[in-house]
Amino acid sequence: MTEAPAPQRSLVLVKPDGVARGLTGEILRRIEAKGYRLVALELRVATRELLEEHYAEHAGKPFFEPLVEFMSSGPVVAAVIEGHQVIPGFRSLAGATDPTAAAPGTIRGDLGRDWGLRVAQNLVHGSDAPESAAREIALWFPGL
Ligand code: RTP
Ligand code: MG
Repeated sequence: MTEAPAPQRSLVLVKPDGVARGLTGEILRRIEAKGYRLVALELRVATRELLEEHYAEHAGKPFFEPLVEFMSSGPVVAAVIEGHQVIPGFRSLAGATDPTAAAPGTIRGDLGRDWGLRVAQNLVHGSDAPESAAREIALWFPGL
């Protein structure tokens, strides 16, 4: 299949809950089955410093500290994915932030739940706009 030039890119993270539960393959499968292309992929434990930058928009919010702790609690899988309209497209695949509210058929709706913890563990992150995608890709994959 061909595609228009200069397709969009998005940064996706399989969060520590997704990796620990063995859902990385299922999540990547859904991305590829949708027709998006993987252009970078890495398993790593993110530093606090990286996560504070990544989630800078949430600094000062009550869930910021638990979020950084959760996100640094184990390995994440970071990926850059590509395709026309991939940023909103992956957000649709992921579903609503709250896994209880996320629609069935979505990653969070099918595979996530509320565990009653201090911060929502919702399996995946996806960039929410072209500007944040560019910022996040430069942060996680400098030189890409
Ligand atoms: P993300 O940035 O991780 O892709 O998720 P999102 O856009 O759907 O949600 P966002 O508002 O950016 O929040 C970032 C992450 O913080 C955690 N969170 N927990 N009240 C809560 O318990 C709460 N609020 C936010 C979630 O892990 C959320 O994905
Ligand atoms: Mg967000």
